[in-house]
Amino acid sequence: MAVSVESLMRKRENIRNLGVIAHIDHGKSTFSDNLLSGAGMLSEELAGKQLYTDFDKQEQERGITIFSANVSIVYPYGGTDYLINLIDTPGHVDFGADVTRAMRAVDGAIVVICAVEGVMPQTETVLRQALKERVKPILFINKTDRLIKELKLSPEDMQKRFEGYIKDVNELIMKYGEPEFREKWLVNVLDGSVTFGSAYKNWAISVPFMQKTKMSFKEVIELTDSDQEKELAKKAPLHDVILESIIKHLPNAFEAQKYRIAKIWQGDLEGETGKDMVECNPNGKLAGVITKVIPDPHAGLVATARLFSGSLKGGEEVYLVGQHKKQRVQQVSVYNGPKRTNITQALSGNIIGIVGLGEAFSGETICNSDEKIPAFDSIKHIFEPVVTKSIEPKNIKDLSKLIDFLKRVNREDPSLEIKINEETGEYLVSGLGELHIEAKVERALKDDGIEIKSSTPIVVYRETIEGVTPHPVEGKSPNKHNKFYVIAEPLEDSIFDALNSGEIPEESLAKIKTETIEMFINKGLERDEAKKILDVHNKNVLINATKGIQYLNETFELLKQAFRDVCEEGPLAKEPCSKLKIKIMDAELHEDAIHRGPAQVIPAVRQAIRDALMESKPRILEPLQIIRVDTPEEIMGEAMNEIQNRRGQVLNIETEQGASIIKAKMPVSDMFGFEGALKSATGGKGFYSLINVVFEKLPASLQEHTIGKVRDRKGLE
Ligand SMILES: Nc1nc2c(ncn2[C@@H]2O[C@H](COP(=O)(O)OP(=O)(O)OP(=O)(O)O)[C@@H](O)[C@H]2O)c(=O)[nH]1
Ligand SMILES: [Mg+2]
Repeated sequence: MAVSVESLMRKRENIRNLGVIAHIDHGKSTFSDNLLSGAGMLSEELAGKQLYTDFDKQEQERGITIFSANVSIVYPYGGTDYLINLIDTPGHVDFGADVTRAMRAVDGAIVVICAVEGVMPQTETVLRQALKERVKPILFINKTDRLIKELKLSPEDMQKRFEGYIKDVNELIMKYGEPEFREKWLVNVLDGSVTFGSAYKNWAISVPFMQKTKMSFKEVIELTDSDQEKELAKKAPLHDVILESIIKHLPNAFEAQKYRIAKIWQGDLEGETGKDMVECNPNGKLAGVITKVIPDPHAGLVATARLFSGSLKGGEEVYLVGQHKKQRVQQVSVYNGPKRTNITQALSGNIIGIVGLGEAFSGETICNSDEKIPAFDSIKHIFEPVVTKSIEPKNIKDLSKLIDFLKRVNREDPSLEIKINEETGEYLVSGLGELHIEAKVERALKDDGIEIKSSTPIVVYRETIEGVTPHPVEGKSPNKHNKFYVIAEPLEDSIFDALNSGEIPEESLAKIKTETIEMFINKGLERDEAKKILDVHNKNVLINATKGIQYLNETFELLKQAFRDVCEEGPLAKEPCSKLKIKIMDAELHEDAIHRGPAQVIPAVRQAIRDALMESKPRILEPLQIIRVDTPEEIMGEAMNEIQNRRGQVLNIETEQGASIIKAKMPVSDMFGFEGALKSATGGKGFYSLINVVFEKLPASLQEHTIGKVRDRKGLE
């Protein structure tokens, strides 16, 4: 297998890099099994039952995918071999950042939807993530067997359902796709970009397949109804039908890189490496992104990378752009589920394993050390961490092991934030939800034999302002020789939204360029202000509104540092700040550079910004989840009680054929344990899924109390 993979890596036209994405439980891993079995990597008997890509012990215990898993498959089609680099992604929202990272590595996605549930909230999220990375989708409607056997739908009703689902998916492609691509990327039942089937029973069909084989839908229903599904799987093997759809409708690496690079990399496309990447040139300069890092008992650390240009061999040196470090590659490999097979040389356009990059983190850019390139855009997940737990070792002698573990886990999954509380010495781990922290930190520590004490989950708030500082606020340096005058204002909604949605990508602001300034002006920032943006951090903007202050330009880096410090820890409760516009109005600086160093300027500016915020109606924002609750109609009342008892607000209720869908908005602070409570209130029949996370002003009556609580917890006065 390794030999054929290696030779196939050269044929860029025959490579497909793709991700399997879906709402939780819709059958991604079962589906991936089928493709492995089609390539002879798994027995037909086991296909759909083994869940080869869920090889982690915890995944098997919990029955869900936690880590995205890579597999490279060789598949013969039309007389040639194709190399399919596949990533099976998790569906649980808490592991959504793994999906985001996987989307950087692939060019195409198979959106799996369950024929009973249809398009669910996480279907929308993952499709949106894919389109954001210019990853082209195709659709597989899974669990069709259940429509036939359990729901006993007539062929007409089934068709109606399918039409509805396809329409829903296409609406999402229109909503989230970029104008240049969305129409071309709509899925269509006639051309085979939509397929149907049962991953569990190993069969699939498409219109082109039915035309070719003269198989009818009636036959599918009859074979299913009469328990002859094995027969059906022989006549219409899932892997054959799907691989044809993949090969026909998903782009190869060569085609995809022509339009993807411009979207994910802000460097010069006319430069040497830029051109190499756009052409996916295996003989060009090395450029790639690490999309995953996992510990390996034998190899130390294995990084998964998508190579966009050049090649890589064991023994070669690469430059880690984010870390400003060179490291030597020990081995390169291809993936075979849990196993890796070493190869001599890995080529552009592929997803590969690299051993030896002990300093790498997920999202890191790699290149040749003689041709350093700008980093790829950071891989930003749609949702931010809203839940924190503080942890400490039970036994103080384990402290250094705990610290090492936390550093490592943060490199593996940067959507987990790790901070240390200097007052109390506790480690604070923030994640997307309770399960995120439980599975990736608490459980992993236990497996490593490190015993810890952890707190109950804590909410991460945001700080912002509602008013404008009435007059510039002064901040003085400790030596009194430098003064800064600052005004704070709420950032315009339109700018905030554009930063939030990534329309103005924060990473492109590392160097504020003319195009970036134009983006801000287009979104409604005054030209004078836009031209003087110094920094953007966590959706806060720093503006230098001074005129002709001598030496000020020499302190710009320090101003940014002070601004970033306050963005991370606001004045009310040291929670992160959001939606601020900070303007430096005036300054006085000592003429001697020695007296205006970091130790002088940073505290002065930090203080000026914090004081300005305190004079501008500072407020705490709390995270809320917009959720969808599915429950049978007759027990809808029980579900509503659970929502309303937790400060939840019902936004909408729809009932169809005895099934109710409640849309609600609930504060994260009141949601801990909600899943279990909802299950027990509805006799196991109700469940919920996350649609969105929003931040809103905490009710006035709770402001003081919450600030006090957070400050107490942090040991602040
Ligand atoms: N009846 C039926 N059940 C299926 C089908 N495909 C998957 N399942 C079942 O659905 C459940 C979830 O399947 P998985 O493949 O683990 O789903 P997943 O999308 O990978 O789940 P996560 O990765 O946790 O989001 C399992 O119990 C499967 O056996 C199908 O085509 N028909
Ligand atoms: Mg799975």
